Amino acid sequence: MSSSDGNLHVALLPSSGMGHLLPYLRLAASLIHHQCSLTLITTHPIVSSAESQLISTFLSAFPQITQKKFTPIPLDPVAANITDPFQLQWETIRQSAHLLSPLISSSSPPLSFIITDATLMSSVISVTAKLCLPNYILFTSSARMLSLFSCFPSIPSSIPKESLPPILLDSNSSFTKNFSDNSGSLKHFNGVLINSFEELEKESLEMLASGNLTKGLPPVFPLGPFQPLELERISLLAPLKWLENQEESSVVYVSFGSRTAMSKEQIRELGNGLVLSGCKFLWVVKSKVVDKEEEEGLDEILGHQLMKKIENNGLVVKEWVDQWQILSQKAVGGFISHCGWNLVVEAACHGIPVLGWPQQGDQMINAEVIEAGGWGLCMKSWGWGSNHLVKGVEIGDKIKELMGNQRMKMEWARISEVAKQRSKAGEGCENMLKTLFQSLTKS
Ligand code: UDP
Ligand code: G50
Repeated sequence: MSSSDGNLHVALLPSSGMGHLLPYLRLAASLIHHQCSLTLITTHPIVSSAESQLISTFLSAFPQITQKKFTPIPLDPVAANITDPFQLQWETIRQSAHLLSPLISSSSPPLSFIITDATLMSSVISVTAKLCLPNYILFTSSARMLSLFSCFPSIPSSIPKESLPPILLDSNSSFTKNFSDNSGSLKHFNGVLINSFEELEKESLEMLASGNLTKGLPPVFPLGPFQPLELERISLLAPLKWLENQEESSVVYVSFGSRTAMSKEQIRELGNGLVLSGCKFLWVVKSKVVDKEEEEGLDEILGHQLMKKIENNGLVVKEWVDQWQILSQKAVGGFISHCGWNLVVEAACHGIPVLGWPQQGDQMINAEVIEAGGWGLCMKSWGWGSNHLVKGVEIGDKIKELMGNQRMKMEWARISEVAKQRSKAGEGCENMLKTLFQSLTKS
């Protein structure tokens, strides 16, 4: 069976957070290209405004996609002992997973398979197994993180214990329990789709394919690099206009993704570091985990003194920016980032060296991918976000090192060329999807 002669109907079940939703929607566009019919399961209430807006823009752009709204039973964050609203949403979906059964079985035409977010695996597999529905995972992190995940609670010798998401060191946390349960359920899935590609993560992908890490691991399909959709373009033009007037490779772009809030103290040190580096910079500031809660203006967050110092050196914004377009600008020569996986792949596509400053979760492991490839720096000595205040002077020095490092630029240039070729031909993704469809007929 191929998608063109079988007309597959695929359900997509993302969890929450832009870092999980975006790759789902980018994958959805490839599946539509393969003439698949799609059902997108959206969980309500949606956590952030960015997700709500993206889902509604996406569904208007692809009216052929069926939306199924899923409303799980709300959880009390205090009783669940989860402070992060995105993680709370993962747990909420997990505990109500049984309610997905009628929603899935009423799909018409009947579903061919479902693609489930890794955070939901063990709770959803029991539902889909009863319905005899093939289930694939979209793993929204790196292949290196997948190699840890696949054999957890063991740790592959290639991964230092200090790089593990700090939350996994607490064996009593619900996160760790879920991570372990999800890992244990892997062998019941039909395959793992991942936004990575051979040249970016050769070693990890080979290790996963070799079967040496874990017995019974389903096939891994490296479909990356995922391409952004036209509809992701947004109309905040100020950053792009500003970048047009800057010299080639002169600007540092600073972003910690969609769900990392820094303390005000650390934000101000970072600001001082940027000024001290003497480089021009474009900086996206976030002071709250969820966008809806952002109340303070830049003046309040940065303080008047820092705002004055910044005036002639950089542009600071607080809104959602079109990161793909920003990275496409000639003026951008370096990227300071927490190393969320989507953002790492986007940096790879544009060959922009990264100063990796992991804050939580899988980010240290992702930053190690960059460091091992010679594409950037991984600031282990800066600790994990909240437990350490990094001073501006030190940040400034590292930025100078990043912007002056020609070797990293050359290493990245090669990868970005490969990434561009793969995207142009749609090669990686198309061939892998064909293999995936073939594997379905065998299962
Ligand atoms: N992103 C963006 N504009 C922003 C913030 C984030 O386009 O202002 C995109 C970014 O390009 C990436 C995704 O949102 O595709 C964030 O996912 P990632 O895994 O990198 O980090 P997370 O936000 O989940 O920590
Ligand atoms: C987000 C996050 C922490 C974190 C990860 C995130 C991953 C993804 C894999 O995406 O590593 C994953 C997480 C949880 C789980 C299964 C798989 O139960 O904030 O570690």
